[in-house]
Order: sequence, then C-alpha cells, then structure tokens
Amino acid sequence: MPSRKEHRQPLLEREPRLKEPSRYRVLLLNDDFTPMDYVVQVLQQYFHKTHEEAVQIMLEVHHSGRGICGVYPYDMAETKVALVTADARQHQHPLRCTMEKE
Ligand code: TYC
Repeated sequence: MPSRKEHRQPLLEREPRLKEPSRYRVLLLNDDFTPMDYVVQVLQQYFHKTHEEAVQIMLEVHHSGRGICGVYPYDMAETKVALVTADARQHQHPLRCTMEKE
C-alpha cells in the first residue's frame, strides 16, 4: 500500500493552481445620528488607526457616505463587522458596518 504522500502531486505542479484567499473591505456607512467622536473611537479600537487616521476616515464617511476601515480575510472581516455592530447597538447608535469582496 503506497503511503498517502505518494498520491500527492509534487508541490511545483500544484502551486500555480493555488489561488490567494479573497480579501474583504470592511466599510463604515454614514448616518445622521452616530456621533463623530464615537466613530473615531471605533476606528481606533477595532481597526488600530491613529487618532489622525481615524478622523480622516470618519470625515470621508461623513462626506461621501462610506469609507474603508481595513481589508482582511473573510473570517476576520466578518468578526470586525459583528463586533463593531454589537458595540454600536450597545451604545444605541445606528452605525452600520459592512463588508464587500475586494
Ligand atoms: N454623520 C454623522 C454625524 O454628523 C457622523 C458619522 C460619521 C456617522 C461616520 C457614521 O460611519 C459614520 N454625526
């Protein structure tokens, strides 16, 4: 009985067919009620932005309707969306956080 290893294709033959895992943009959407300071806090706490970066992203969302908080593998993006949404609801803000494939 051949070992499991012998059934596998050599690494160099398989390699070109491997695709990089997809990445996902995590977005904040604008609304009229969530306080600006709270959005800045969220960007610092969950997306590790400096205060200056966070203010810039918050203003981008405020003026354009949406902004990118970060780009992550699927599971990490999903977790960020869930954590930010739970935090916003706990503070009774309508802030929307969503994700889209890059
Ligand atoms: N538009 C909000 C205000 O004027 C601020 C805000 C920014 C809300 C970004 C949500 O994702 C957001 N208070």
